Amino acid sequence: MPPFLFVLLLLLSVIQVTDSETVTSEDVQKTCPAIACCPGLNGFPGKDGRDGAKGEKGEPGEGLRGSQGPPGKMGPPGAPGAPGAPGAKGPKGDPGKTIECAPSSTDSEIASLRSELERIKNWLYFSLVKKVGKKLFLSSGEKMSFDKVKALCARVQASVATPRNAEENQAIRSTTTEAAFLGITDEVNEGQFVDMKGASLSYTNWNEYEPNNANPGEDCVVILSDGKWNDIPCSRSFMAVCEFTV
Ligand code: MFB
Ligand code: CA
Repeated sequence: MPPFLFVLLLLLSVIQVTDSETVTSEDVQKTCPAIACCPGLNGFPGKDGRDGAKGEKGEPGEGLRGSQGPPGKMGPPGAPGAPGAPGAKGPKGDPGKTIECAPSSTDSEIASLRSELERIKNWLYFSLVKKVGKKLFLSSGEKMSFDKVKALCARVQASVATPRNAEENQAIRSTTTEAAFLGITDEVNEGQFVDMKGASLSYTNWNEYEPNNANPGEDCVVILSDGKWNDIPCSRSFMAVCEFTV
């Protein structure tokens, strides 16, 4: 080792022994510039670094668990349970007592009303009303336009008389001695006669050369005294015949 180097190292070791603080590389560079330019020697260790960032929370420790604590306070009452299964069928009850009720005034009133109604019906059937199956045909006894006939029948919960066969046609004719409106028109489609619900007809009884839609146009239908049909203007007045279902 060259002598100058030995002296240098000696000097350095003397500095370390006399200074209680750690000699840093900077200190050395200040007092011994020659070392700063002698590459190949390691510097002295640096100051301790600052504390690092806080680490992740660790797994729970394997240490002994505490002893079981005392039971907690009584909790609030739970929700009511679901309804139970239906119970077994009970024994048969005692038979009810039969009580003979004397007819009340209401009962006797009902009975008399019923007999009165039967008498009125018989009068009607005898004179004005014609019955075929479950249908009753009744004439108003007065002439009016087709619109008024529709309103009159609707007011008595009935519809304008519409024969579905020869028997009903004959019954309607017999309610009046004059021509009467039927519940049949071709107002919607000229030449296509339908009933009041718009349904096509399975039975017709047109007079010869009818319907002819004679001028000024004929969209309604009347039954004549011989039971034949003719198309006529709806604005003209003819007898009203209504149809009831019993
Ligand atoms: C015609 C008939 C028309 C009128 C007219 C007086 O028949 O189709 O509806 O009733 O007579 C000839
Ligand atoms: Ca006609």
